[in-house]
Amino acid sequence: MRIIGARVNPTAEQRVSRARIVRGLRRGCWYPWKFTEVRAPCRYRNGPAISIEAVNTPAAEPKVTYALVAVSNRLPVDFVVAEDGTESWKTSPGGLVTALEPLMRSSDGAWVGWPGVADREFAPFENDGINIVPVSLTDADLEDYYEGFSNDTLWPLYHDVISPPSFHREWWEAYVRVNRRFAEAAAAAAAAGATVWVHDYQLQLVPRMLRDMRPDLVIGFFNHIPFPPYGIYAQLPWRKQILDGLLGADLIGFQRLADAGNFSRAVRRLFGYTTRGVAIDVPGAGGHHRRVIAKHFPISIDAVAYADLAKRPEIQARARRIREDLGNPKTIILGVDRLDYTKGIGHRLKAFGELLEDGSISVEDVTLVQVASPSRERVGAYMALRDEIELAVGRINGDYSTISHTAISYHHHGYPREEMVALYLAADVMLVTALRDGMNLVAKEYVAVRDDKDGVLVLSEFAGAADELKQAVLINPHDIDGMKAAILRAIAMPRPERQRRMRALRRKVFDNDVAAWSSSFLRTLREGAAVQPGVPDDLAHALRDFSSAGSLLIALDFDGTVAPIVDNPQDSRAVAGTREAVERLIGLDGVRVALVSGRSLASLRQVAEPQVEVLLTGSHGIEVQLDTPGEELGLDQDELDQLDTLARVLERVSASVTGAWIERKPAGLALHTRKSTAQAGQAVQRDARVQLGAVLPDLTVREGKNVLEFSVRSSSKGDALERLRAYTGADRVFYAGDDVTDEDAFTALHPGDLGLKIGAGTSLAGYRVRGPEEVPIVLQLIADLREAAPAPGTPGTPSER
Ligand code: GDG
Repeated sequence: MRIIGARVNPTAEQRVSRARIVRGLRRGCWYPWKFTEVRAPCRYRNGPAISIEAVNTPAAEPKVTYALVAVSNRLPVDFVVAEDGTESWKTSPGGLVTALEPLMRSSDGAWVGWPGVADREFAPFENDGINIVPVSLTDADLEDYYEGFSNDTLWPLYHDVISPPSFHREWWEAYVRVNRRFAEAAAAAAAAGATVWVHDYQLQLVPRMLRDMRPDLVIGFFNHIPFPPYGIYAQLPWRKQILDGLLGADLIGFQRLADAGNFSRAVRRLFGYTTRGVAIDVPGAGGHHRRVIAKHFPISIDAVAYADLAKRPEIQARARRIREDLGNPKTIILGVDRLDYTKGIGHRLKAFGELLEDGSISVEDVTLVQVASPSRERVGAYMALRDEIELAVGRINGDYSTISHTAISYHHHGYPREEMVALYLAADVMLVTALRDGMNLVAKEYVAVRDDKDGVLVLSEFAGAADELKQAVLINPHDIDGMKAAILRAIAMPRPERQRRMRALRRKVFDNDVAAWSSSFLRTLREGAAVQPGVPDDLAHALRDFSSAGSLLIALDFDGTVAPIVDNPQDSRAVAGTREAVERLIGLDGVRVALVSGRSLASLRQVAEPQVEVLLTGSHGIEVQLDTPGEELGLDQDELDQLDTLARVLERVSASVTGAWIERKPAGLALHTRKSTAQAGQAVQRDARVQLGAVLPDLTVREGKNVLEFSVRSSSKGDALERLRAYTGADRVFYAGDDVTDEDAFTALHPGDLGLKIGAGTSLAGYRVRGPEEVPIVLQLIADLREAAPAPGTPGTPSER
């Protein structure tokens, strides 16, 4: 059976039937001239047969709210009506669904989205393990919000204006209206404190709308397509409204580092907000700042699922059959894309046509299989593109095909995933020539199925995947000669080189699969971005009891606790208001204040400029400055020798990595990696551990945020706190810290003491605030409470004084 047939320039009849489809789609169905309200059973992909009545009838006891809610324009299933009138739900195509399905199936969450058909209302239902909450859209909504603003304004603008974007005010109004409808549906489906994950460019206003409706929610947003450079983004008449919409989220995810950078730059240019690394400080009510994180999370695929499909004997047999059906050419080149002008299909055809024309390849030896899945067929630019592509295919086939060999086997269809995998297996060369692409999952799918470690991936540098898949043959698709050379190189590549490259590519794809992507995003969202600003009620309540004790010790870590983390440690300064709050506390009876830092004392004094009454401990408690001048450390000869060796090894290790540097401390050294890439930072830290472990096995090693500390004398912030407690004789201790090294101090707290974790992440502390901005507020509150309820007479008489 030959399922692959060439498609040529459409005939007049085909054009008429396409127009009928378009008219029908406007009425909300796939096969308009056959559309009926037949209530026949339908079968979901891999799922049980379910009748339309069942779908439209809510379950007896519906679970109405969920702890995890995904929101995207399209649901994972589309409502379709077959030519014979049978209605069914069909898996909807595209990268977003491919990526999100595994997460939603494994979690008891809900997916809010449009079911792919206009003017139809559906009650929530369950499909293949996923709770579906359909949002209904009218035909006018679709025209203005979806085809108009989303696909004819934002899509071309965000893809480097490959096609000119159209700006229409009525489209924008529809975009606002429909975004509100999605936000309302998500708000209704979300349980108290739920995590809501909003997806893609069609719904950029939803995060702000949701935050206004439901401040209790944790809100994430992921942009599946590129975010353009400011010079392009600035064209958008509603550029500030869109940014403001996105900034309603706690975490905004992008595909590439460059996209996150473009977004942060636009925020700086248009709002003037402070951005520091991935953090953006968004001013809120009452002078408080909300911290929003904008960071890249490259999306991926369920690599194991693809690999498993590829192992199935019937799919391998199908791959062999495809080869035979194509006349057993020496090389099969494959392209798989939604029919979209961003994918560079025309450029690819041009290069292939020229290779045939100049005789570099022949139709007997090489066949190009091009799957162009139907997409956005009501948008003018896509109709024109289809005509253009099919004209080019027709010309090339007309000029070069023979009776037995077709030059381009072109398919304007969607295929089941099994058929896609068989095609990937059959292809010797995979061509991904996107002019701009957020990621491109097709490239990763090709790699995942190639268990034989064979096949060559030719990949555009303008696809996000090129940031990770560096062992592909990378091309600039605008350079037709370059693309032709790359195709010839791929065809002729010797097997050992193909295998070497494919092995490396597979490591990347299997190490960073879609589960790693979603769990990394959700972990960052829940732990990193979502601590609410201000002083939580339970903390205020606990402070009331705490403040009335006889004598208090208020001990504070410095970096990350009273001072935001900055690139250069010497630039670190406490946030405004901290000094005044400390001043008030040290003026109160029975209250002592201490700084407990990992820095050396000298460095702590320099950045903190503390009042003389403030007690200091540095180097994790190795150095102490109480009310009398500091003591000598008195390192012995063995410790001094160890310090020398430590310095020698660390200097050598750190020299090889950009952005790594060493800080000297009285009894140790710290290796800082916050200016290196995450990968390089981890590698140099690993290296340092291994090399030092071999020569100095007894060193104390302490890991902080992007810092690894080695010390020849053992001490922790817990030891420091014990020492301060003994010295001050305090009845109760308050300790605030942000880092893993502060966990030692939290461990040393007694019943009645109070631990305050600054920021996200697991902690032994009983209470938590969002960031250093909250610390002066907490300190002032302690002072207020202390003044309002004066402590019984015990002054802070230090036992060691
Ligand atoms: C957007 C961004 C980003 C295609 N045809 C058929 C079919 N597909 C599947 C592919 C793949 C997916 O659709 C396409 O994903 P891409 O990533 O290549 O492209 P977009 O649809 O433009 O996706 C993109 C993605 O979102 C995820 O964030 O990577 O940059 O533009 O999975 O296999 N699947 C089946 N039949 C087809 O005919 N079964």
